[in-house]
Amino acid sequence: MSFAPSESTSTLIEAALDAGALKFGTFTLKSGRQSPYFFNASFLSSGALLNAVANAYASVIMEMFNIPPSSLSGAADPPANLPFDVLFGPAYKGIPFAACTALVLSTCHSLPISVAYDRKEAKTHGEGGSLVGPPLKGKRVVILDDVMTAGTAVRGVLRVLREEGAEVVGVVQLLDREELGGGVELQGGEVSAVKDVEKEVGIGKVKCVLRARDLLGWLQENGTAEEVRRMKEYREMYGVKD
Ligand code: OMP
Repeated sequence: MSFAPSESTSTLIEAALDAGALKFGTFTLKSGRQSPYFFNASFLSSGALLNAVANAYASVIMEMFNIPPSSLSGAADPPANLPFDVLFGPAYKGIPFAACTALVLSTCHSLPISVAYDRKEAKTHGEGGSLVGPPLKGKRVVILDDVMTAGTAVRGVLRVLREEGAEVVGVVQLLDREELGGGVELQGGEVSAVKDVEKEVGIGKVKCVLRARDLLGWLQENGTAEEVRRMKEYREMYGVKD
């Protein structure tokens, strides 16, 4: 099957390749899966790339909550009922993306959304704790992260936010690798990682900017036959079947 990516998707894939964020080869993932590609979002670090990525996240969020885009920055009033209050960027890679996306939502779409994030190691002095940003109790939160494979990282963040009394109303990933969820020893359960997380957050509330099929489509047009073969083989093993 062919998955020709749109022009804007191809542009983002090529920018990620140029920045060294997307690599084809052989990589061991956190889940132990052996992958023919790896996406290291921390290399999307230039101002221009952060701007492009933040705008892409913002578009996904606007669509997810059916918010009509305002054409002039700062010109329109915020919608009377904001669909959520806080963008949460999990440490570490989610942090700059959440901050930049909140900036875009504010300046381009007049959405006054706050940003929060966590520390991997709790601070024991000063204000202390492992969460940074506004108090999350009773807040509607969208998690914004880099890559989802088996969904383990996102499910961990969901737990933390719930313990804090927040209501998670959405998850936006830069790349959904379209793989099976945890399952036995993380070698792949029966259900897609997205569906696993949707069970907790709500149907249609787990979205992404890029999907593995976009990378495959790009490879089909621009990669080698061997890269396409390895990608397909990997998707046969760990990819979602639906
Ligand atoms: P899961 O927790 O299995 O969903 O894996 C997601 C995490 O794996 C990401 O937050 C990254 O830390 C890391 N990762 C990448 O950054 N890029 C990849 O292409 C693949 C992974 C991974 O290890 O699965």
